[in-house]
Amino acid sequence: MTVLSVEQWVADTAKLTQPSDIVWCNGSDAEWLELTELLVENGTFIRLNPELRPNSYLARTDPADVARVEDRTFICSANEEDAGPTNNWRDPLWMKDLLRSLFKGSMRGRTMYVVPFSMGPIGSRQARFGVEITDSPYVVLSMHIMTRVSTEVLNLINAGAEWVPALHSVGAPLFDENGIASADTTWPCNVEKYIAHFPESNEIWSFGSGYGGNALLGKKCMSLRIGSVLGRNEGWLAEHMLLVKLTSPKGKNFHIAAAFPSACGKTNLAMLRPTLPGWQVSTIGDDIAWIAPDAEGRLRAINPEAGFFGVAPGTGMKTNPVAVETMRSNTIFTNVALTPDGDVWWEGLTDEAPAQLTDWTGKSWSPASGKPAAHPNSRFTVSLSQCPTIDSAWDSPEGVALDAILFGGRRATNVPLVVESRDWDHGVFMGATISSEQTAAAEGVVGTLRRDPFAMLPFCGYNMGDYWQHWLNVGRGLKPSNRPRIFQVNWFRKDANGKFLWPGFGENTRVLEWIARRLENEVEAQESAIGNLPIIADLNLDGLEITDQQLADIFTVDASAWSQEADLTTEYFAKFGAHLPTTMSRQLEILRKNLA
Ligand code: GTP
Ligand code: SPV
Ligand code: MN
Repeated sequence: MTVLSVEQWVADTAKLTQPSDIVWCNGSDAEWLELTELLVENGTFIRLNPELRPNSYLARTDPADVARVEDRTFICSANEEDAGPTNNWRDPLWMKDLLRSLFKGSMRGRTMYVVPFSMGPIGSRQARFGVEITDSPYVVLSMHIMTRVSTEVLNLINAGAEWVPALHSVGAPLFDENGIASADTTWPCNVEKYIAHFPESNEIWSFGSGYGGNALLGKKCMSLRIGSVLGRNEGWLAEHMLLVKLTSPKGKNFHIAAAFPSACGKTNLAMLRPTLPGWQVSTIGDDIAWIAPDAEGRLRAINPEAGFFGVAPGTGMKTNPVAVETMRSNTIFTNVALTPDGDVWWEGLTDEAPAQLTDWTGKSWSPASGKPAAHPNSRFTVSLSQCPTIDSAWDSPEGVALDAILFGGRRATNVPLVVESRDWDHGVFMGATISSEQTAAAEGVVGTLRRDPFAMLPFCGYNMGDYWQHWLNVGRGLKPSNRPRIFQVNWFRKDANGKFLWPGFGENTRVLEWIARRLENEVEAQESAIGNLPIIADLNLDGLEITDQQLADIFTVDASAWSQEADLTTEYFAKFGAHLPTTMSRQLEILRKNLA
């Protein structure tokens, strides 16, 4: 697919962007040391107290560059229909012209870094290669953690392996075409932003932002948007899913993948510390899973990433002690608060806020300030290998065989704590109809309920209707007895006073236990209009303080509210026209019949 050699592409890009220097990166410790020192020197990084947080750094972004920019994210397929109604589409030639004009001279005065990386263990049949060109050393260091950066990748590409060219510029040259200098800032970026994907040539062009999924191009851009297209073409699935191994007290293992929208609990479930004795969860991934059928008709999954880019707020010893342990050292923090002794803090790290902090914007902060000290989408970037519950299979080229798939979202109403699909097609319908209250992970209005099918709304690189059909097809190709069972979960249902009905976090083990018992055919379920619900007596509620009323509320399936959901689904499905799989319309009919 990619016709260019890396060298030619680098040379062409340098001619266009006019950097003062080109550096070929290799992912080494020496490179880490050099770039962290550079960033400390130029003020992008604050070195944290090495006694409290060894080899760790705090970056503060431009206040206008703090999250993914979905309305500036584009799928540039030749036909608009191939991008589908859920994506922003632009004509690829038009977009390339525009981007060329923006990238022209965009690296003047800066160093251009060439970062060869692998998503997935090098040597895995499921791994894919990319090369990111970037003018941001922060991005290079983040790629060190989040991907496998190595010269071996370049050798394999030069020997003929497929690769994805991923071009990134913060769009803040230090000189204009006349040589007139502009001052550098600690977080260079551009008010104009474009995150553009070319699924027909597997290219990524990202301009103007240095933050997260906008800039670490191995993540959402390659592993999900381009990845989903590769998966459709090649018969596999690129998903916004965590990946864990659940072990029962009897020592039986279950591999579970779960798709929840951004900032809806993937990292928390991936690192769950069970509250039920004898159960164990080990971590394989917290954000992305690449899932492919194997010769035995099972689905095998790998985590293509090598690091966590986790939401900081809400992460504390009570909610996610494993994450707190993971980031004790060698961590890049972005947009969290700084303590007077040179450590980090965010809302939820401790019950009580320190008396005095420097907030994420660099201003002095106290609990009386009346605004959060850390940005709601502040993040920690740290290697998977530092996670105390990391599973031995995290780096395995074969990945793990999936037993169950979970879909979830943030729903204050309607959706019960857990419900099992009747079969694969119904499970795909569950995934296709996920709605969730929007979080701070993307620019937009936090709290608005929106459709987020498969938690892939911002990440599917082609027509979402075709994507649902692809899921149906992949399921048909599996051996029926080896198909993962599909469940829907919701940790976020609230009572009339707006309080969460379910304690969540470690207590979610109780739901996992029920799921495991269903997989083992140890317990029956009760049919409902929306799927199979637990018989309350089968739930392990030992030691949990929850009233019968709360339990009833958390499982209520309100027929009139669900009829309204069904009406909205009809409206939503209509957008997909001929791309809506007939199986999805049939599932909607079944739901209506069940509700009547
Ligand atoms: P991305 O990295 O953006 O894709 O998100 P993620 O799904 O990994 O998000 P994460 O696990 O970091 O979720 C963060 C938010 O979800 C925090 O505000 C948590 O407090 C909240 N959260 C996670 N699990 C639970 C739960 O079981 N119950 C409740 N009430 N909140 C939860
Ligand atoms: C998400 O928003 O789903 C993330 C963070 O995982 S980012 O990489 O910025 O997209
Ligand atoms: Mn994510």
